[in-house]
Amino acid sequence: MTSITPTATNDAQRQGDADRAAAAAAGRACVRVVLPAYNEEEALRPLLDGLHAVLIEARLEHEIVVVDDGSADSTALIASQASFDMPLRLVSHERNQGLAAALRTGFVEAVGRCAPGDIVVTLDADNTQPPGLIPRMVGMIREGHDVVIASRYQHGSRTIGVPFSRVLMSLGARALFQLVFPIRGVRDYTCGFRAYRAEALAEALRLYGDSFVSEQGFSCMADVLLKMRRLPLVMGEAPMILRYDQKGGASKMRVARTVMQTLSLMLRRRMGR
Ligand SMILES: Nc1nc2c(ncn2[C@@H]2O[C@H](COP(=O)(O)OP(=O)(O)O)[C@@H](O)[C@H]2O)c(=O)[nH]1
Ligand SMILES: [Mg+2]
Repeated sequence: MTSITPTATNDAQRQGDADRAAAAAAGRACVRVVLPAYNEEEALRPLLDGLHAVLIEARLEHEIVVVDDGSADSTALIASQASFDMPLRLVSHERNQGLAAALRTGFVEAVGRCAPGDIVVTLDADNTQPPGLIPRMVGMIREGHDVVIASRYQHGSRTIGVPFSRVLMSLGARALFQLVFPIRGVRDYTCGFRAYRAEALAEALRLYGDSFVSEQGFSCMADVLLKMRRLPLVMGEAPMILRYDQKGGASKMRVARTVMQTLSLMLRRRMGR
């Protein structure tokens, strides 16, 4: 069950709607930032403040969509409070449905409100991925990319504080995906911090319908790319500085389970299923 909390009635939201209408009339694009969030009460507010500040400074019209996935903590309350200070919509799952379901809800929400030229950005709500990279990713979309991934594997990328098991896992995923499903311009298949041209995302949603985000769990990120790989899209990467040392709570990813899900995904997609 999904519900949209009526944050749309406050002044910041009304101002945001008016700004976006003016931007659309002037042909300026809107950046819609989707944050899947589960029990992120510690990280959410600093992340939202950072995001809003970066987007204002870059003079990018924006709307932040927080998908609260049935959090047991005050994630939803924090998002509601922030909606008085920035253009933010809160979408709530009544119970926890997992990252894939939250991503699906966020995509549908964001794309449903997009105009041609808009850009959809997704990132973790744990405040480890730098919002400061978004203007560069938006610039790359404007230069002609359809999908831009914030990458751990480009010249200039850095990862700080990532546990060794996670480094190994993501390196393994990179090697296997590049070998079995090469995509020009892509090395980081599993990072969730990405910018999409809204029309490209809308086309993928039209083509795949409800099964666009069909994988359960964290392997959904790679699966979305494998599906978009079938479309004639230009993909690229921007070097990310991942501040995993800033992560307040524990990771919600279960490593063994994600490895199994990812291997199973590769096998199924390899066999054309
Ligand atoms: N909606 C939803 N999001 C989740 C769930 N588990 C994790 N997330 C979100 O998915 C993102 C990635 O989780 P995170 O703990 O940051 O994983 P890591 O950075 O890979 O260690 C964060 O924004 C989480 O809030 C879940 O069950 N539901
Ligand atoms: Mg994270």
